[in-house]
Amino acid sequence: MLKAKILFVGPCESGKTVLANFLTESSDITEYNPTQGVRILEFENPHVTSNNKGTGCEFELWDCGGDPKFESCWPALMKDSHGVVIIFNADIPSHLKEIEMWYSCFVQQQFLQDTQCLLIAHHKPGSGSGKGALSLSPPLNKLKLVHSNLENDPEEIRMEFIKYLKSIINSVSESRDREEMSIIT
Ligand SMILES: Nc1nc2c(ncn2[C@@H]2O[C@H](COP(=O)(O)OP(=O)(O)OP(=O)(O)O)[C@@H](O)[C@H]2O)c(=O)[nH]1
Ligand SMILES: [Mg+2]
Repeated sequence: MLKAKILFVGPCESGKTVLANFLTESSDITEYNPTQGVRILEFENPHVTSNNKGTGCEFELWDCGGDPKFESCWPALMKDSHGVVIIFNADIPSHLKEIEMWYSCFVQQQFLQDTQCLLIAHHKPGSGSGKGALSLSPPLNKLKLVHSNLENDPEEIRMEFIKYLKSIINSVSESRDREEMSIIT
């Protein structure tokens, strides 16, 4: 069994909990209730299995609270994570600055590869769809960026998330293979 730990991080009220619930089919949208520290959702996805060995995959999604007052917990949250998803609201200009901090702290300082990171510009109902118009400055412009709009096109983000899970599982499986080889040889 392959296991992967994926973090959802980013500014407050950007939609991390809403997306986490949607993507793991946990519960419907409710009124805002700030996540205190972290919430861990365990799930499997029928579309994601590891390559040819027929091994199953289990995911842990760590839906982290965006409030900086939880900063003292961050090292514990980051430990042994395989992927980091940064969720922000593209309509709020300050979020573009804030996500640089999340990237630096959760990706660069953890020595994760850029391929292990995904940016999601989450569009709440009634907000401008504003795709395309978004220009991020380096180093964020190297990262994969997808848009989510649960009202207009919920399947798009579901599909993108499955692609991301597959890439994460591939890298977990490759590093396990490398480990096994290094024991044998
Ligand atoms: N209807 C609708 N409401 C949304 C959507 N995304 C966010 N919201 C609203 O925005 C609120 C905040 O979203 P959350 O997902 O809780 O925000 P968060 O990023 O988890 O915030 P923290 O836990 O404080 O870091 C939600 O409670 C919803 O009321 C959406 O796609 N549709
Ligand atoms: Mg939350």
